[in-house]
Amino acid sequence: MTRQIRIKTPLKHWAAAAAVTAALLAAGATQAAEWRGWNIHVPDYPVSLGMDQFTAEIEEKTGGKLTAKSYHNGVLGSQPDAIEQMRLGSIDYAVFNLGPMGQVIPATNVVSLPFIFKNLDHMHRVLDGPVGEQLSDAMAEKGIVALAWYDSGARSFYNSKKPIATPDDVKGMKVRVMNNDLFVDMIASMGGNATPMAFSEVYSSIKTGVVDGAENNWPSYESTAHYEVAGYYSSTEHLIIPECFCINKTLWDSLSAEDQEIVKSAARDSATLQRQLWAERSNASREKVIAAGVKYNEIVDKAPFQKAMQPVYDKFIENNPDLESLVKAIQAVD
Ligand code: BDP
Repeated sequence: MTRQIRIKTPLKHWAAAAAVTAALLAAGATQAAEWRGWNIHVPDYPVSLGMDQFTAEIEEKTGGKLTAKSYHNGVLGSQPDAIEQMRLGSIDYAVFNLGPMGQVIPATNVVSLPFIFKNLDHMHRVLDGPVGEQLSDAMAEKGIVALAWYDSGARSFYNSKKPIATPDDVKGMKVRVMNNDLFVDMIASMGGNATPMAFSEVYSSIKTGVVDGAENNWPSYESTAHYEVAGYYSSTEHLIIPECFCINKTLWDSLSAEDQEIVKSAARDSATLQRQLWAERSNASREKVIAAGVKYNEIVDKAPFQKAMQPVYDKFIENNPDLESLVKAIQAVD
């Protein structure tokens, strides 16, 4: 008996020590390796410039201990795939739109409800408060840590056929949406047919008539050249969806408190820059596409569109009764 204990104890210690060493090596290896950052946008886009500033800042502040490279232009894959890759750890950080995130993390769907935010400032106030924390917590549970919030303006409809003035105009239209059932319901509530599709496929799909149009903010409409193939832009502004600067949770947890502080403040600084650039780019993109001949239809009264979205809310609450309080919490923020 005594003998057995003598043999087992050192073995146990050895196994424990080996496990610790392996964990340390793994953590060391992760930290030493260059981080891979996913981004869907062109290099001069506000998101991309924010991410570039982030990488420069963490490298500088850690004296080169942490290094990162952002892969722009969606070269690391589509957004739904990239969200999975971050959860698995093959993508270290990214700026994700919360639209496609809802398929994986249902609580984040609340920000994808049409007209949930009154405007961009309202969205900022909501995210800076307890609702923002609840969303971050839900994301962390699924392996994604949100470090800062980027702007993505308001999304409006555009198509190759005609101006949209009322919800009825969407009837029978084939509209590309981001990958989320909620957006399929949104289009259906106006009698249109939605096709979830990767961002990179939208240009050729409009051009070849697979879809009649899509919906997005001014900078994405412009940077993708969708305006060349879908020349009617109507300001429905039905979605105001935030984007998060996110990092893989295992990587985040492996960082020292000091490095976490550096990384977090670099992400926040990058968001400050991005929001400033966002406002400038939104104006510049609008002016550019209008000068290029886009027919812009300004919708002053959005009430008919808001009303048309009621079934989307009803179905959402019916399917997600646990999220009703979160929806109400957003609506209650002034
Ligand atoms: C842009 C978002 C980007 C989305 C894209 C889309 O910034 O994250 O992938 O829309 O429509 O506005 O897919």
